Amino acid sequence: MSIRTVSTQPFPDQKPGTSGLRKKVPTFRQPHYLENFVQSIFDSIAAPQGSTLVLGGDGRYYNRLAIQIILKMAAANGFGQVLVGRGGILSTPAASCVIRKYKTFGGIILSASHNPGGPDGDFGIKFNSSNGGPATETVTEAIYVKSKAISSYRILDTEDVMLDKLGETTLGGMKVKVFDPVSDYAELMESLFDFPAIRTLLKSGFKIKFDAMHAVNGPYAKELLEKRLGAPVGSVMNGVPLEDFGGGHPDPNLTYAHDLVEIMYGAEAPDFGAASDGDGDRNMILGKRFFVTPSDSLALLAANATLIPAYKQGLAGVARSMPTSAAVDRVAKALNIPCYETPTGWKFFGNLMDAGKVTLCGEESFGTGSNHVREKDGLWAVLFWLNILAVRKQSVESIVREHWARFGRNFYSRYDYEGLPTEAANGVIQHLRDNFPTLTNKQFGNHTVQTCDDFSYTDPVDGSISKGQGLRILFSDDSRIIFRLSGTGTEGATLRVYLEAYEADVSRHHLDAQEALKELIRVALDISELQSRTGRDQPTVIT
Ligand code: VG1
Ligand code: CO
Repeated sequence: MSIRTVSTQPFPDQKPGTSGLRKKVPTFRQPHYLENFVQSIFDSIAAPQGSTLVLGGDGRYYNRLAIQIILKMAAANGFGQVLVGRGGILSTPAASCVIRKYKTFGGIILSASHNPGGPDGDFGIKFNSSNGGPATETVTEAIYVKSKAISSYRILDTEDVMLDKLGETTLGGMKVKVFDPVSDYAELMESLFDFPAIRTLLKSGFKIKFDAMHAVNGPYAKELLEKRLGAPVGSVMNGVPLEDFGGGHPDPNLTYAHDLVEIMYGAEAPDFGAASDGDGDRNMILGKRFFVTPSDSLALLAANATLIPAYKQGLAGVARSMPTSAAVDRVAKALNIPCYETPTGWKFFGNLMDAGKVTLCGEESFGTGSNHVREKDGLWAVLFWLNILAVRKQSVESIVREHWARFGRNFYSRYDYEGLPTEAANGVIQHLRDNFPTLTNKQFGNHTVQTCDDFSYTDPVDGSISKGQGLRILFSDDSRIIFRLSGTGTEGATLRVYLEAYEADVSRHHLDAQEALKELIRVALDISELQSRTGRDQPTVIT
């Protein structure tokens, strides 16, 4: 067994995006590609000799192979111990939980989240720091800089590690501990919520359906919902993780979670439905024939937080990503707590949580979470909802309608235009930016533009500045149109258009979001020249 130093050449495209480095599997399988990035991580984080690392992923194609490579590289780079989830499995929130619980130096999470998997699908890798959260932009930028200058990496020449049996082995001088990926996380969940109350609810005939989408959350959901909370077996569907997610697109929204949507809108619909994504950090919440937008869900969790044991003392503050609707801002105002607006991506919430400034965070992209870990957390959101339902004993729909009646409704929708030629997508953004001066004070139908800008964020904790985080067109009636380029796609460019309009009048709360936002959508297409510049009449997905 010896450490080999392998000469390599830099790849120019290893810049981490919104959530780590995401590329097609064939890109990752090029000789040295993964190794270069892993060495760049190790060179940037400067872990002291003998440090402990957590390692696991969402089980997608290439997960196991990548884990073997990373283990051998960790051994050659001076780590003392790696904690790896059995079978190489760890949901993103469970990885965050374990990094924190065992006070490790950090972790490497292998996932491309909601993107499809398989030999031609997507793969991804990211580093999380000792707080359990995604590395800050300063760190990801340092990794990128290293990756552009790398000339060699270190790897141990040795046999593969058995990943399917719990226990300890050694790799050179490094200990490898294969642990149960579910138990620490399940224990944490049980410490936050009122499990007896949820158990009583589920015994009373209240029916639930959870769609794990053949992704990582299957075993977690079965353990928590069926085993510990007593939901009937079968309440978790698509619960066996598959390397290609059964050919599906593990993105919990009304388009891709169609199995669940059919059940929840069918004749014998359960009372509560939910789904999570590839790596288990996203969630979609449904009632009987009723969809809760992620932005509303965040606002509602904040408004009902004191019903939950873990949050009964109240919230220090809340945070949302900029494109997320301002529904939670209204709750924060009523609760008299601060509300922070951050750029897209969970890495921007970490400092706020570490500093004790916020308790709950969320994004419009089906992500909610709290300071119990430093990632968004799909099952946590599901349990939070079930706990609220157990206490309030009302339907999902009536809880949401009451919320709107009290705070007003923020109609919301996101239009995604995927796989655009990069030039066309950049052209739309440039065109809008060039037109900012002419847009201000201009009237479009009932909406008058108040300001437009390119969102920039100064982290209130470390003072770091993140520029160019999305174009905002803000209207005087609190409606907004946001344009932003995705940082997680792997093919061409994805342009996201976020639309929001506030409605205080209860008599209009029953409207369909697309109906309520019709005029704003027309304005968005008009001022962006999106259709003529991209040749697309319709978005790829509407959420
Ligand atoms: C998307 C979402 C963003 C989320 C990110 C990672 O990023 O919009 O809100 O944080 O995915 O989520 P982008 O840059 O494509 O808009 V996950 O579940 O992939 O870790
Ligand atoms: Co995810």
